[in-house]
Amino acid sequence: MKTLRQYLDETACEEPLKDLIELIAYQSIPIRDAFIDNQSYAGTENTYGEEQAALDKWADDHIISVLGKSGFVKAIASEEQADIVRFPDAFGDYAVVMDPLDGSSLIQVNLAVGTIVGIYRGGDALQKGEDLAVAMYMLYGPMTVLTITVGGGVYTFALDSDGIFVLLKENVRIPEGTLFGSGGIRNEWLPGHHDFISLCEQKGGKLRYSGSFVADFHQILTYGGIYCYPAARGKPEGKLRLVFEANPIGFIAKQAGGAISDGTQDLLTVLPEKPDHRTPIYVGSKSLIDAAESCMKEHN
Ligand code: P6P
Repeated sequence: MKTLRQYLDETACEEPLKDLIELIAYQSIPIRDAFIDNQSYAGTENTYGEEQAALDKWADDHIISVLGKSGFVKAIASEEQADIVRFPDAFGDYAVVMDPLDGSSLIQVNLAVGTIVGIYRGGDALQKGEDLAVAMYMLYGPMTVLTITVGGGVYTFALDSDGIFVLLKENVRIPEGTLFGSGGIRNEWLPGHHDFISLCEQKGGKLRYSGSFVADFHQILTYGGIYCYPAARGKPEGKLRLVFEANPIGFIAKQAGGAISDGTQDLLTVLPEKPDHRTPIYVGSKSLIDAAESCMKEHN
């Protein structure tokens, strides 16, 4: 079976970028091994006032340490860091954006969580999503699965018993499905979002929402449908972050024939104002993204 390195050798990626991709992807092994000793909450909050799980901090510290020592990376923007972490002496010129452990509230209930990563050339972490060189996520489910694009389509790999990522699927495309999931509290949803969710139900869509963006998106990538975390009353920016969550996942979605929007525009064209730029998110099958934008438009 084709390995991650064999796939990368068939792409136009430069050698340092291939090495950086593999370095990040294989951190899934120590991260997964750390689950058992990091079940609790850390007693601290991140920059968003969200309680940090012990594994949030462990994964963040671990990846920053590994990338800092590698010399590949000039800057890291992490959901768990208030500011961009800089390595001015790095020989490489890449910027990494990451949510080191997305969905960490599910660690204690043994549900699937993930690591979301984007890589930019040029050392600047606050670039548009459409300018990503690499978008990838590691999903810690029954298998450890890597989903990645370097701009030539989406590929998935699974970690085998020898600890090697081997190809599962090539040129993954998001089908026009009807699964839907939405975060937020129903009685805080705005009219346009209410209308869109009603439309999804009228289409016979099934509700799939676990509390883990990576796991929920992976279902959408496979079966088609939409993941939403909308704006709400008093929360016009929604909850999720443009830089660390929306852009890498949205880049993968677009490469797979889907789309990502804030309900009014293609999120990949939005220039991040700051590392903690929050945004409403609709990501998945193109026809459902178009339907969501139509519902929002009727109420704006
Ligand atoms: P809620 C996890 O904190 C996360 O960023 C996503 O992974 C997930 O989809 C969402 O937030 C869950 O948020 O408000 O439903 O707990």
